Amino acid sequence: ATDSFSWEQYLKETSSTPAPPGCFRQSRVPPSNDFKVGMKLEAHDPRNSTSVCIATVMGMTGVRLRLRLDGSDNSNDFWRLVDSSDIQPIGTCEKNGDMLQPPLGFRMNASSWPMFLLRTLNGAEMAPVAAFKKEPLRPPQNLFKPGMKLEAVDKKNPYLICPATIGDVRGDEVFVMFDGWRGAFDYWCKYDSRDIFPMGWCSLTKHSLQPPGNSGKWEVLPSSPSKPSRRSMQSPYRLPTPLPALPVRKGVRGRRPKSETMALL
Ligand code: MLY
Repeated sequence: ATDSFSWEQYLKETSSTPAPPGCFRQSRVPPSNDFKVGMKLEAHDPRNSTSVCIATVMGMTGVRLRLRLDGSDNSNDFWRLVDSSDIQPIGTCEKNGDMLQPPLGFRMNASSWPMFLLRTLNGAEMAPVAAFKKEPLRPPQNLFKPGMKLEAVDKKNPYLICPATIGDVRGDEVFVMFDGWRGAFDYWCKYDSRDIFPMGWCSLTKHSLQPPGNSGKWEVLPSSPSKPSRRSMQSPYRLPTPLPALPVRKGVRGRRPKSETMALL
């Protein structure tokens, strides 16, 4: 149901305009995704950006990769675009005379790092050099204006991209407001953030786009004379997605993994 959202219709409904593509640090023609799940690469540790670590592609959507640092736990996965300067082919670090570092929170004793590194790289499928695309240049200045519409990563649920509005502009920063979510997911970021995209990006790169939330000012009130209760109010942009029944296992009745549940709520 999420792909039934139409920007064209939504812009009309909200009488708003999209931020021009030239505002964004994204390529005009999106890159191709030539990575495969399981491939290894080098990535800057998001929690310790001066260190370069080995990462594995755990999943992908559109031209975004879900990465996990080797030797780290499964609760710190992060997302990068295929044309992010935070990722590079294996061997880049050594070529630059640097050393690969264990991730922050390395799950073993620090002394076992050299052996862990050898083992993790032995027989690994390395992402080919051609899969890494050049990061686009940043626009020379912050061209965003309040009210402009865009597609933005929900930083609290970074696998989601949602329709958003520029709420404010201050120097090099913009305030990203998620339509229909009453401010709960809004954030400030630099105008050249890689987490914000021009309208149509998701569709072009085959990434799903969440419909706007059904609370707050984007809610379209039904025109029927009898006023329905708050609970039953439905936005045309949030179609009901019934949860399929789950098999009952070991007394855990239909419990879903947390991330999946969160995405559906
Ligand atoms: N249901 C979850 C996730 C909401 C996602 C909001 N994004 C799309 C702005 C929650 O309410 O936390």
